[in-house]
Amino acid sequence: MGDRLKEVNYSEEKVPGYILPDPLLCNDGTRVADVFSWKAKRRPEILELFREHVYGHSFSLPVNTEFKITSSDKNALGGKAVRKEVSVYFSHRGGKYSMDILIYLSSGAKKPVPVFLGLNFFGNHTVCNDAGIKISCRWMRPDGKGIVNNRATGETRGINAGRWQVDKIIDGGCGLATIYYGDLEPDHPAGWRDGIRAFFHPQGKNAEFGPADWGAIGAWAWGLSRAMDYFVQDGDIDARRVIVMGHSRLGKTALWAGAQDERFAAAISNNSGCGGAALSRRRFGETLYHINNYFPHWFCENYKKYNDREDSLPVDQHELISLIAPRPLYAASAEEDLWADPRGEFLSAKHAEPVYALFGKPGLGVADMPPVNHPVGNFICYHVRSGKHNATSYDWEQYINFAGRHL
Ligand code: GTR
Repeated sequence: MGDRLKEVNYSEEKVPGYILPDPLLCNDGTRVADVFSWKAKRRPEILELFREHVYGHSFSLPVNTEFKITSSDKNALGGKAVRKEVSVYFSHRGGKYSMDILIYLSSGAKKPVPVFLGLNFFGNHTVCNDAGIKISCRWMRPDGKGIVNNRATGETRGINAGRWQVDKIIDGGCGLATIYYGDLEPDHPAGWRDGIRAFFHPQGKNAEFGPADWGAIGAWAWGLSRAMDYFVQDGDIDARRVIVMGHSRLGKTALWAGAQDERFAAAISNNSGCGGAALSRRRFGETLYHINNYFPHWFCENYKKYNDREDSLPVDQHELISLIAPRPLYAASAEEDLWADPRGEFLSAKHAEPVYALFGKPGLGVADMPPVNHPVGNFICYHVRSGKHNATSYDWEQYINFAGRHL
């Protein structure tokens, strides 16, 4: 696992000088000057670099998918929402695998409804205190309250409601769709054996992954795209207005899903930090060394080659954000979340501006990081909230406004 105590830099003075890769400079040295060459040449190049060096290549063959609505309530949340649970079954080589999507749609909204889509950390039943939601019976990380023997108990119902703000989302005329990330892969180094990476691998649980094969983040992001496959055929949901959103490791995942799958209309990264919105070359807070040692299963093997060698990584995270262009993007930080490097998250959004400019889309509208609780930008948006690493009602208020402006 490496040296867990390796020194962490929290001082701006100790951030080394660095040169960021230029998102508009092609591998052959030519410069992107218009939308056409961005789309046809440079965007695919950057995507490939992230696949090869950071998140790995995801399973890309067409999958046989079936959808089954397992519950539906037209009178959820005191009558203002419709709740549905949908099981998505993947079949492959005679086997079946499933993930469950929980969906709330505002009943007052004009149909079809725009939705926020995000993965959750401890089961769908934790996002809202609603007795109608099935309690997840999958493996859970032991660090959550009410988890016994790596399984959720009834005590965990609604436990993360503060992180999801379903009422506010519904009152804002939107919907929320969420999936437990452990449906796709349990989050521990051997978790892949019980997840989709083994399911789709020709050697199953005996798989050996190549240096550029997908890691857990790739698997989680893949699940978000499969939810999109469902939205496309549900007449209540507007699949052209789906915002992919995630907090922390799931914020990294939301960005990677939004980068790969252009059906997502917008992306939100909440406190996503290292391997998410934060620039790796700043080496502030969590670094590649830390993340690859603490979480060896999240990224592809090749990513480990860049531990303590950030300057030789052929991409940096502003280029991940640039892959969202020209779609609206919101990156948010928390003041006390120095591990995730708030300034590095701001700078990533800032350095993605030239790509948005190609499309005539405005940037953040500020040269430097705004003060706390002072959201900036209209198309590329950013705020640093006071407080700790979390997704709060303040964050959601900004995301709901953002959705209202763009969708
Ligand atoms: C931390 C990890 C971060 C972040 C966070 C989370 O321990 O170092 O990269 O993703 O977990 O997901 O809560």
